[in-house]
Amino acid sequence: MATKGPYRSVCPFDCPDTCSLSVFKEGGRIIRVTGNSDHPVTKGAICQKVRHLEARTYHPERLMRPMRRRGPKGRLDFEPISWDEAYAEIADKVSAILATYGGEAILPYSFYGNMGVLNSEGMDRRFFHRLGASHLDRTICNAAGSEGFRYTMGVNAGIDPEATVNAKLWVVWGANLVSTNMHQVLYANQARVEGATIVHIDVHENRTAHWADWFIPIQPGTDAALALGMMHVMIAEDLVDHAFIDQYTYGYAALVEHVEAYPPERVAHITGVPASDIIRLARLYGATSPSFIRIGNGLQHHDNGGMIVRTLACLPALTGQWAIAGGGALKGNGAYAALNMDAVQRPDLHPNPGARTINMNQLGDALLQAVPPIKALFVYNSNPALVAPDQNRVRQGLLRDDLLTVVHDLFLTDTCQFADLVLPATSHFENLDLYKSYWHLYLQLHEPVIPPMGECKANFTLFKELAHYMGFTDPCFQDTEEEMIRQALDTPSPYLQGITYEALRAHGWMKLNVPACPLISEPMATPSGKIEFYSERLERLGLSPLPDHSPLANTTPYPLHLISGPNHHFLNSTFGNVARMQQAEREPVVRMHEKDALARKLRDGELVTLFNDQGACTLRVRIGYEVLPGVVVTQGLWWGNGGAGASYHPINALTSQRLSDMGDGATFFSTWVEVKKTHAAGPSVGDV
Ligand SMILES: Nc1nc2c(c(=O)[nH]1)N[C@H]1C(S)=C(S)[C@@H](COP(=O)(O)OP(=O)(O)OC[C@H]3O[C@@H](n4cnc5c(=O)[nH]c(N)nc54)[C@H](O)[C@@H]3O)O[C@H]1N2
Ligand SMILES: Nc1nc2c(c(=O)[nH]1)N[C@H]1C(S)=C(S)[C@@H](COP(=O)(O)OP(=O)(O)OC[C@H]3O[C@@H](n4cnc5c(=O)[nH]c(N)nc54)[C@H](O)[C@@H]3O)O[C@H]1N2
Ligand code: SF4
Ligand SMILES: [Mo]
Repeated sequence: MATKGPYRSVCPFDCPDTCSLSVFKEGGRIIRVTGNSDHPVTKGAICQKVRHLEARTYHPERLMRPMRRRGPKGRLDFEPISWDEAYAEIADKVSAILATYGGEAILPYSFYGNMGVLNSEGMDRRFFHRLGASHLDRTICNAAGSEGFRYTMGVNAGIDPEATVNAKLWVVWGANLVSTNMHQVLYANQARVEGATIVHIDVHENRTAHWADWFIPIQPGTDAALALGMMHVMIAEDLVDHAFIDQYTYGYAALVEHVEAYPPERVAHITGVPASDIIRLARLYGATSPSFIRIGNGLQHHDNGGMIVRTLACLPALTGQWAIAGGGALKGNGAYAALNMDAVQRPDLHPNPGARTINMNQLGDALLQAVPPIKALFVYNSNPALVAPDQNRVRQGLLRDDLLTVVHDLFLTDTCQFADLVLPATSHFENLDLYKSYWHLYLQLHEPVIPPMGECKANFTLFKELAHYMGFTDPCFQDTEEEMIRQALDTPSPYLQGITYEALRAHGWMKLNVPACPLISEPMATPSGKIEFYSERLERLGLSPLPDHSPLANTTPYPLHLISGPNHHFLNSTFGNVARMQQAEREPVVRMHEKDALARKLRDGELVTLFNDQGACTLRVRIGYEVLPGVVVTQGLWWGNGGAGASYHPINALTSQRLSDMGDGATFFSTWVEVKKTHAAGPSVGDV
């Protein structure tokens, strides 16, 4: 059979790289996916997960028809129904809920399982606004860090990653780049050929640590102290750029006084980083230009995560790095693609704009306690029964018989165990959509590569059709994908001028018009118009106006600090059901320092149970020196649904619904547990 292609596509997953893909087909079926070598950032390279994306697209377990629950909740027991029946049932039940309880009793729960603008935050928003539903605060990922960064810099944006090849010093800080942002690693490798040094600061000696030139292990949640210690040394040794500080910053004198309290010896005690290393790092940072800090998400999944990121964001200003090509920092670049989201989402359709907001990190409590109660839950682009914190509480809420749960997905995820109705979603290959990246600066248009499979429908189509079943006659529910993309591009933002639907169609992608050193426009977007070492806004909120270290408070009786990050071969829980990726990850394990293992009489490779007041989970222990004493690390959001072979691994049974210091973000990594040998045969399944 003749191979056709390449067809242009975009990787839809919640990954900073937002790669451009080349797709090859035979007989109308995708047979190969590669990185697009013409794309200036992708340059032909993609990760292993997506090189085998056809395995997920044509997975034998892909949902092809709508289904209705047969048995009790908690089981995967469904019968097929038609779309008409599904729509009619949803419309009936939702209308009854609206009449009795009002719109706030309805909650959408979604994240970025597909990052396409239309299919992640487009027609769905119009639908839920028109319905008058509760708002969802989408804070599970980067909320704390983004807000922390904004207190310092005014915007949620950093430097252009393409410029980072110029940097001579890289500080990869709480980011597992080799697994989570591979093209940043490719830029680093290029810079390294030109003599750059790569430092990695993490709580886990992971793949990125092995790749870096200098790995600095640190105690979790203490990074602000390390940064303040660096500032102490840099200021004491006058390794700062006074001209830049005078012109662009606010509060330097107060900062100078403040960091006196962070001499290297004290910081060593807080962070576990030897004083000599703190001094060496500070001198290296103070003396090297351009220097680049890649701020990861790991840091800000802590109780004090917002302040940690705010503190790191102050470092480049001390040495004037924001004014140098390739210098500065990057936490996320989502703000540059300032699409016209009001036109896309139509918040004006909401009959009650002041409707309550539910924080997605507190879904468990919301389902069990909210007043008025949540009576209908729509889940799409997310898998809350696995990814949301305090999972036993989430599952308890989802088990409520009086809750209507509709799940739209490509697979029978853990969340589907609790669905009344399961609706089949198209893969992104089947959709027309617009993609922006939260890291690089290219907008990309995605045209369908294959037609919809089975009876699958895109999120866009689902919510558009549901609007008609609900009797919504507003003209915006007639819009096509192309019309909505045109509305999104119709914005006064200077970064988007000249970027049109036609141009995107012709080229596939276009770069945003972001200037070389975008973060030192005058005035800046902070209240003082300067980079804020001192924030009066934080002061008014009762938080420290200066960057600061507040120790994590372990108020539990459990002594070990659990960090449960992402793994290399899954994308959050996506790919957890793809055999090749499961095999590559082998099985869920917990990594523990030898000292902690000896104290608990644990042997390498045996089954152990992690537990605390929230729940328990069983997995295999790996003993060694990858983590510091007192810290345990797991990786990956493994399916409890049979996706992980013998081990059921509900790691979020252990995490809590507590919110971070800023942005009401998730605190997955501020979790404390005890670990014991598993005596009972077989895996533990937590409480539910
Ligand atoms: N392969 C793969 N890629 C992914 C994902 C995936 O699941 N798999 N997920 C995507 C998503 S949604 C996101 S948000 C990003 C996340 O990707 P990253 O930004 O890399 O964030 P994490 O992997 O959550 O955490 C990064 C590192 O922080 C470390 N860490 C935890 N606590 C601390 C601390 O207190 N201090 C320091 N210095 N380090 C700490 C962890 O050990 C981890 O190695 O990756 C995206 N890309
Ligand atoms: N313990 C712990 N928990 C974590 C994290 C951690 O590091 N540790 N990371 C957190 C972070 S940073 C994030 S971002 C969240 C991510 O959590 P989620 O956003 O829930 O991400 P996924 O687990 O990938 O689930 C996405 C789901 O969307 C589905 N999907 C994909 N495309 C479409 C589509 O077009 N339509 C529909 N309807 N569905 C689609 C996928 O099949 C998948 O089931 O997890 C968080 N949870
Ligand atoms: S998951 Fe990330 S690295 Fe892999 S292809 Fe998609 S965007 Fe690229
Ligand atoms: Mo995330």
